[in-house]
This record gives sequence, structure tokens and C-alpha cells, in this order.
Amino acid sequence: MEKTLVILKPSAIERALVGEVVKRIEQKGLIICGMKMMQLDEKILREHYSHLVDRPFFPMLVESMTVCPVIVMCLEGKDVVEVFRAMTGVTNGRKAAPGTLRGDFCMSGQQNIVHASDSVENAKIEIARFFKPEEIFNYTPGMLKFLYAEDEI
Ligand code: IDP
Ligand code: MG
Repeated sequence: MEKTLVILKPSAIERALVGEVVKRIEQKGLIICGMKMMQLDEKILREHYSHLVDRPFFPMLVESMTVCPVIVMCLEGKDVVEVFRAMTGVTNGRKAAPGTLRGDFCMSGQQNIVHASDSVENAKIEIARFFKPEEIFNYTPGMLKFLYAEDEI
């Protein structure tokens, strides 16, 4: 099944929102197939945010993403990239719809608590950037047949 990469940013760690985010992931029925804490540095952020390196706020973004460790997660599910982007909400927390993670838990366009891959192609690249192959666990949860109909998986 499809996989996506999620980062619980320092704004989630420092504000003690890890449980809230993980709770929503579990409640939705997304399968956690990788999860670890790591300290990011400028090198990996230049790759991960390559589309933003020339923007004036990039140094501030690096600072905000390296101020403490993050938690990276790999999630699995049918159409999970699209599903988790919808659960995340738009970039600016002040504009994100209530009910989304950013809409419910943040007020900032930068300190917006989670990263979510934006396409299936980018998800594959991002998972490989943050996880070693042996850190991704492919298993079948017992509840799978209650998450999906037979013809959906
Ligand atoms: P996304 O996280 O919703 O996919 P992107 O445009 O890919 O948004 O930007 C990546 C991250 O860079 C954002 O989540 C946010 O933390 C930061 N960022 C984006 N635009 C701005 C900005 O205008 N000012 C400050 N930080 C920004
Ligand atoms: Mg993005």
C-alpha cells in the first residue's frame, strides 16, 4: 500500500503535541510503519526544502527545524499521501481549516507542527531520505479487514 513521510516538527515536540498528532493518525486508521526521533541539520534540510533554499526565510526555517530533535514517521494506507495532506491542512495555521492538524493546533505559517509529503513520488524520495530500509516495517495489522473492504486493498 501507499506510504507517506510525516515529520513532527520542533513546534510539535516543544509544545507537547506529539500524542495529539499520533492519536489522530491512529484514529483515522493509518498504519505506522516507521517512527524515530532524530536531530536534523542544515544539510538534510537543504535537500528536504530544496524548493525553498533561495527564499529569504530559509535561514529562519533551518533554525526552527534544528532547535530540538524531530520525530519522523512513515505511514501507510490507501491514498495515504492525499489523505494525510488533507488531515494536515494548508501551510499557514491561521488559514488552515478547523478539524485539520494545523487548523486546530497552530497559529503560524512556519511553526506549523507537521510536515507531510505532497505527492507519491516525493513521499518515496522523502522516506528514503529519513529512514534506512530496515527502519521501515511492513506488517499486516490484525484490524486491517475492519479498516478496508476486501476490494479496497
Ligand atoms: P507545506 O509544509 O505546507 O508543504 P511548503 O511550501 O512546502 O509548505 O513549505 C515548507 C515549510 O516551509 C512550511 O511548512 C513552513 O514551515 C515553511 N514555510 C513555507 N512558507 C513560508 C513562509 O512564507 N515563511 C516562513 N516559513 C515558511
Ligand atoms: Mg511542502
